[in-house]
Amino acid sequence: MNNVKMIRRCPGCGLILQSIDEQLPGYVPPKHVERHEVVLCQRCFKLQHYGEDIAPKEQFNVDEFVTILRQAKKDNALIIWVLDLLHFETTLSPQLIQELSGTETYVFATKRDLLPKSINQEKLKHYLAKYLEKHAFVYKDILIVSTKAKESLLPLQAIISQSGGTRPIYLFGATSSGKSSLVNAYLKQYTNGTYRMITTSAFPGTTLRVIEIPLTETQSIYDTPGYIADHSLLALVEKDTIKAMTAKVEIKPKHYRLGAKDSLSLGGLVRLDILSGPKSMMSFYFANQVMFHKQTLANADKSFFHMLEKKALTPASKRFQQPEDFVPFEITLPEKGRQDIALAGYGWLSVPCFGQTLRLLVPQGMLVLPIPSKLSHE
Ligand SMILES: Nc1nc2c(ncn2[C@@H]2O[C@H](COP(=O)(O)OP(=O)(O)OP(=O)(O)O)[C@@H](O)[C@H]2O)c(=O)[nH]1
Ligand SMILES: [Mg+2]
Repeated sequence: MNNVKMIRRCPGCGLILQSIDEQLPGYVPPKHVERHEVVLCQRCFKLQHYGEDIAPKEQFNVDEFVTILRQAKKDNALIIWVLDLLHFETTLSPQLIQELSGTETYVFATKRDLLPKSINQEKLKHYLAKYLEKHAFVYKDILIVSTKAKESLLPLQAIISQSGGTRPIYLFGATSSGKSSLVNAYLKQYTNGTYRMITTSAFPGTTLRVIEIPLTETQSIYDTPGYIADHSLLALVEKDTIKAMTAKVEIKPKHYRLGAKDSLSLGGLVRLDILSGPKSMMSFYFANQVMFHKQTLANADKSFFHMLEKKALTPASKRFQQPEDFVPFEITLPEKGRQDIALAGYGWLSVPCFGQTLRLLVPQGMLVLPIPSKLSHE
């Protein structure tokens, strides 16, 4: 039995621990491995204690994700699909929705605390239900939660206690949707087989392997690595920019009256040009630190790129500085109603429709997605 080795994994991210190469994932200094039974890898230690991210990240793509999802299906797992309320429209893929068919899936829509409080909860749930139904996403129930509010965890507790005591529970969803935070919040409040916390962070790719957390002798909950939608701004910009564009507190929407020949910079990452149409009040749902700058359309190019050069717009990315780094997306709105437009990984705008033609100048590779109007408008 001498050649049987115990493999030790980091309880933060799930990687196999190693003390050989500091540059490779799972590194932990040898003295810590010897001294403690449970050790975090160096990356999780720094992330949990200093909010720093140091090690090279592995990109976790949709195909690897599907493999885990199929295993969960085989094990007749109960599935919790975690959606970030701020960005879910641009992370859902038809392939994943199809893979889910035949499973018992609960949808947990997270980060409610980041959306304006004034939004009616029932309308929000109705919007989600309609959106998911339109995309053939079959689910058992939708629960709107926030890991910042204790009562939000009651539905998770109810699902676990009704699950029969043996059925595995898997959390799935896009990166940064809040899966690990949900498990951690649950573990903080209810007793569990371990007292370890899983690493969470605002950066993509925090959880790197499936992590099993025993709830009882017979039942475990599984936290899984989120997939990265490659057309999301999260996959295109550097970490400092992610920090600068992530909402940390309730979003206070900004409102601008804009019409033909107006232009508005949405931080240093996107510019909205109104090519035609009457003036109307447009609303912008982005992290509060995003700086807006209004200019004339005639002066838009000069103003936007000059401000980028002067580092006068936040957030901005070193990768997107020159005109050729951006691409235009043009849309002509209907004559009436309301249209929302999601900018993947960044935020969304909501505009009343009068047949205007809009142009969005966005970082090369970023998805612009027209979506139904998300919120009841004050
Ligand atoms: N305000 C707020 N922030 C949240 C909530 N849930 C998660 N977050 C934050 O969102 C970021 C991502 O959360 P994680 O729990 O690491 O997300 P994940 O889905 O596990 O991400 P991966 O492991 O990369 O797949 C972290 O900065 C969390 O603090 C929530 O309900 N409200
Ligand atoms: Mg995670």
